[in-house]
Order: sequence, then C-alpha cells, then structure tokens
Amino acid sequence: MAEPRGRVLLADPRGYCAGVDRAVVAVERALEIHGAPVYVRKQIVHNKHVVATLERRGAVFVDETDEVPEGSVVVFSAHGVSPAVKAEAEARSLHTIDATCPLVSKVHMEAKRFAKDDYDILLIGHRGHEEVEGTMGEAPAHTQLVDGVEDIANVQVRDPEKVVWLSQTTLSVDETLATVDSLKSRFPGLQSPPSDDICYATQNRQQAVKQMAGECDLVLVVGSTNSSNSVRLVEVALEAGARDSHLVDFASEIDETWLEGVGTVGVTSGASVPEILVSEVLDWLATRGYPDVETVKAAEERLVFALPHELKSRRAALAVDTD
Ligand code: 0CN
Ligand code: SF4
Repeated sequence: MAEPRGRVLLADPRGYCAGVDRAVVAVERALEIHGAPVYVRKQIVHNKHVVATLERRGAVFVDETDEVPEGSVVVFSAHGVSPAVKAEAEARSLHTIDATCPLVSKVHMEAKRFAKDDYDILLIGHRGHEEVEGTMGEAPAHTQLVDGVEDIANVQVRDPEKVVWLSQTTLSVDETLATVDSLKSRFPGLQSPPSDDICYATQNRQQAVKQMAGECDLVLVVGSTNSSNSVRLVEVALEAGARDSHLVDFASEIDETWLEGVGTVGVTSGASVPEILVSEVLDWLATRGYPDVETVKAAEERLVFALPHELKSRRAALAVDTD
C-alpha cells in the first residue's frame, strides 16, 4: 500500500438515475424476451461501458431506423425521439420499445401543449444533442434553439407576450438560469415552464459536487465525453472552487500527474454511469495513497420508473402463456 497522501470525498447522489436504469433494463429485458439481435436507435444512454456491455449481449446500436431490418425489434434511447422517427419506424413495421425517460417525455408534452396554444418556444439546450432533436421535432415550426447566450440575438418571436422557455433535462442549472435572465431582458413577457425541465437527477448531482468542490484539489468525474450531464459536473466542480477537474470513462484514463500536490480528491459520476466504474476509480485511488472515503450527501433519491409498457404487456403475455 502506498504512503497516505490524502482523502477522497465521494458525492451522493451520483451515477444511475431512474431514467437510465429503466432504459438499460429495457434493453436487457428485450434481449431476454425476443433474443438477439435487438436493435437500439442511438446509444441507449451516453456511456461507453454500458453500450459495449449491451453489445456483447446482442444489442445492435444503429444511428437511424432505416438501418433496422423490417419487422425487427428496435428500442428508442432514454433521450427521446421526434414524432417523425416514430412514424418512420411504423412505416418499416418495426416493433418499437420506447425507453424515452418519462422526464424527457414530460418536456415533449410541454412543447406540444405550448405549440397548440400557438406560443413561440425557446428551447435552451445543446445543438446536435439527441434530446434536443427529439423535443424540437414535436413542434418544429414553433421552436427555436437557444444554445447559450450567444444565440439570443438571433431569436425572433411573433408576439413577445406569447413566448415560453423550455430546456434540455441535463443542463447546468446555474448556466441555464443565466441564459433565462438574458432572455428575459430581451423578452420581459417570457414565461417559464410549468415545472423544472432540468431533471431531479441532474440537479442533485450538481448540488453534491457544489457541496464538496471547495474542499477539493481535484474532482474526478466518471462519465463519457458525449454525456451532457457528466460534462456539466466537471464545469460545476471548477465553478464551485475545485482546483482541477477531469472527466474519465475508466480508472485507467486517470493521469498520475493530476495527483501532484493533491490532498483531497472529489469523486462523482454522471447519471449514465454504472457504479462499478466508480468503484474502480476508488480502488485506483486507494492504491495511490487515498484509501479513506467520506461521503458528501446532497439528497435522497427514491424515484423508480416502471418499464416501458411494451415490455410490461409482453411479459404479462408470456406469464399467461406459461400458466
Ligand atoms: O449521459 P446520458 O445518457 O445523457 P445526457 O446527459 O447526454 O443527456 O444520461 C441520461 C440522461 C438522459 C436523458
Ligand atoms: Fe431522465 Fe434525468 Fe435520468 Fe435523463 S438524467 S434519464 S431526464 S432522470
């Protein structure tokens, strides 16, 4: 064992949220029920390890439904899909299992409702992110994307008293509030979403990082580079006072030089990250002089979502068959 060099602060909550757990279990159940291959449109969640593990079990990840053979089973990812994608899948007679997180679906419903009432919708989110593409697809003619304050000057609305902002679920809370403030200076009549679009999991993981960042010389965030909520945790850590912070997919990506002069290491993980990857980071740190782990708790999470209904009814049907 190495000479003691310091301690670890471990964020709680971290890792899997209810929507990710449901989406990953949905693919596993689909494989059990239908057998391989089960097609998945886009990464089921934005995590390299999760995708590689499901691939080994027989999941086939595709970019678009036109890559799925007619009549096959396809799972839609946790980030959601536009109505156009659902229509394409139907046209190809695909058996779809919709693993869209219910909290993403909630934002889709809001977009539909405000579009029906003929509002202009300003969707705050990251250009090109799958969730944003799905949400915008609900009401393309009514929705404009605001990807940071730089986009605000280009926004055009028809009636400044009939404008609402909505957002992607996995943004930085503080950055989004700043964007909303700037939008409100341009459109004082701007309305807010009926409830928070940034989900509980995103908020809680950011809160836990904020609580520990001021004490940390280094914050390691486990997560993939295309995972919006994971990348945000690095930014939040630095903004909240961590001296240094890095995103790693695996313990093997940690650079020994990051530990130079480091007494306290913060550790957390994004909402799409299995706990095994965090355990491996803690083991890696323990063998390098950081064996003591103290938890920093920001919230208690108990939310669990039921599986997509397509799986529930299939399982029910199978159970009846075997009776
Ligand atoms: O990492 P994720 O798959 O997705 P983003 O953070 O990039 O949105 O985490 C699950 C979130 C959802 C939906
Ligand atoms: Fe749902 Fe939030 Fe998890 Fe995304 S991060 S899957 S919105 S609970």
